[in-house]
Amino acid sequence: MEKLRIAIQKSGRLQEKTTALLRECGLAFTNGPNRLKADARNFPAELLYLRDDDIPQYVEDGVADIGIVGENVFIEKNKDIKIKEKLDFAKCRLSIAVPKSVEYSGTEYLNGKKIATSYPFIVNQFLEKNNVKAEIHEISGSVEIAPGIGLADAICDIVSTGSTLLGNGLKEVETVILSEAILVAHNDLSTAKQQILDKLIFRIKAVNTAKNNKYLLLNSPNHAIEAITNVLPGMRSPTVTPLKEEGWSSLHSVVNEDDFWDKIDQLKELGAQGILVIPIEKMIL
Ligand code: PRT
Ligand code: ZN
Repeated sequence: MEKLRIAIQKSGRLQEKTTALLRECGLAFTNGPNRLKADARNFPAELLYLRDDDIPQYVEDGVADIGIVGENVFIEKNKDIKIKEKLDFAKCRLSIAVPKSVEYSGTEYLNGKKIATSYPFIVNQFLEKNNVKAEIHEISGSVEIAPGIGLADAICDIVSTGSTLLGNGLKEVETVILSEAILVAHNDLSTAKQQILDKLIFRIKAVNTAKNNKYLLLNSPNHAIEAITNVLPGMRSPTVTPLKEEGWSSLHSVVNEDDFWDKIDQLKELGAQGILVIPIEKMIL
């Protein structure tokens, strides 16, 4: 029986959410990340624990069939592999930052400057696109201290809350790319492996769709059902069941996280009572 080999980060910012996602997809692994490999007990897959920087290469070579990695690393490594699914975690951006005191006028400011980064390929693409000639200084860590010690005039690094930049007297001036964790795959999977991957992606979609939706129960006076139903599109239309109390019904539906609070306000105005909101574990559309 063929197994899908999944490359994931051994330790670091992606590790916990990656293993949590696979677990929510029903994959149970026999040993922790202190070993190189782990077997899924109930799914034809095995995990390879790697440094995130190595994942694109392993997937291109086919040593791993798929991998979970930051989009920033995927773009930087520029390997011949495919994005199969965006995973909605480890969201961040790769940005250019300069010392706070700089009067930044636009990308032309960067002409002739020295930019420290761990992402030379992406920075180079950005500079070419903006017709800027600058010197790229590649360093592998602590990029944010480079301007302070006179190593560079600007940096290009990952930003999430912005507190690292702030703490180093820097300000963000350009967003180069947005990134999140993604699932990448080898270009030429066997039919058997492709089928396992399709199954896994189906489960990932069910888990992630569920995370973005809530199950909603409420009581409605019968005369308001029509108006409330219009606010609640649900997966098809809401389930309506009569309450024992004359003139009232219970409505069940699914609402998207994005416009959740707006919907609640509208429902209250229309006369809904006893509103319950319940997390959904899996959602298959
Ligand atoms: O050991 P290995 O090579 O596997 O890991 P790593 O040290 O290279 O990567 P790791 O674990 O730090 O990050 C893995 C991935 O997480 C990155 O490639 C990004 O896709 C994603 N990610 C999300 C982040 C951040 N958020 C993040 N905030 N990666 C790094 N940071 C760092 C950033 O480099 C900077 O130093 O956090 C600092 C900025 O954070 P704020 O919140 O202060 O802005
Ligand atoms: Zn790394």
